[in-house]
Amino acid sequence: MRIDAVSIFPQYLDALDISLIGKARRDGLIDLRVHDLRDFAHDRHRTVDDTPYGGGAGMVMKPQPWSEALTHVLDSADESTGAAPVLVVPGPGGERFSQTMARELAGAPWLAFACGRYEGIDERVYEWAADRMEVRVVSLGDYVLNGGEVAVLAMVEAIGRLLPGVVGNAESLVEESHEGGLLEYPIYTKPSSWTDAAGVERDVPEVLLGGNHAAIAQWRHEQRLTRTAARRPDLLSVAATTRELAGLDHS
Ligand code: 6GU
Repeated sequence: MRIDAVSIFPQYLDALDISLIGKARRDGLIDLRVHDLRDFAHDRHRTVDDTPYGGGAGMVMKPQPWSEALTHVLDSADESTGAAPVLVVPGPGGERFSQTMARELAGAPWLAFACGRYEGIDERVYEWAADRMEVRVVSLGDYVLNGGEVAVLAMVEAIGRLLPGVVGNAESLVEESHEGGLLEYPIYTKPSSWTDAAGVERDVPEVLLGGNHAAIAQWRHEQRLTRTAARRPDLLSVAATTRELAGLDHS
C-alpha cells in the first residue's frame, strides 16, 4: 500500500519507522511518504496560516499550500496506486474512525493524510480535493487534539497491521477486541500462582490450567460479555443481548 502524509510537523510521523509498521516499510509492504506542507509555501516566512474571515479565535490554514502539496501527491501516481488516493483528513468534526473503517481503508491501494493544525483548513481545500479524489474527514473520538498528526499515527497503525504480511500471525488479527463486536477476554502467563510484593497470592483462573478446550472457550466468551457490559455497554446491541439470553450465541 502507498501512503502519503502532509504535515507542518513531519517529525511527528518519524514514529512510523518503529516496530511493526517500520518493519512493513522496510519489507516494502507499505510505501510511506511524508511531506512538509511548508515546502509548498513560497513566501519568505513559508506562511501556511492566516486569520479567519468573519472573525473568531485562532488561525486557518491557507488553501494555496494545500492545493500545491496535494497536487504534488497526485502527480506521484503510478501503476500500483491508481489515479488518485483516498484523502483522509483527521479532525474532531469527522465521521468516527473504527475497526470497520480501518478494514475499508486497508482495501485501498493509496491513502493520503492531510494533517490540519490551528483551527483547521480553509473549506475550499475540501471542495478542491473532492473534485479530484475521494475525501473523508475522520475523527478518533469525542475529544480535541492539537492537530492531525497523532491521529495519523493511530490510523496508519490500525490500517497497516491489517495489510497482508504485516502481522506475522494472522490469527492474532481475528480474536481481538472489536473484531466480532466484543472486547477481548483477560489473558495470563506463567507463573500460575504469583505472589505480589504485598504478599497477596494471585492465581490464574483454574479453568485455564486444565486442557478442557470447550470449557476454556465458554469461559472466555463469558468474560468477553461481562467485560463488554462493564466497559462498553454501547457495543452490546439489543439483538446480541437477546441472543445471548436465549442461549443461542456461543460463537
Ligand atoms: Cl482525527 N484530529 C484532531 N485534531 N482532533 C481529534 C481527532 C482528530 N480525533 C479526535 N480529536
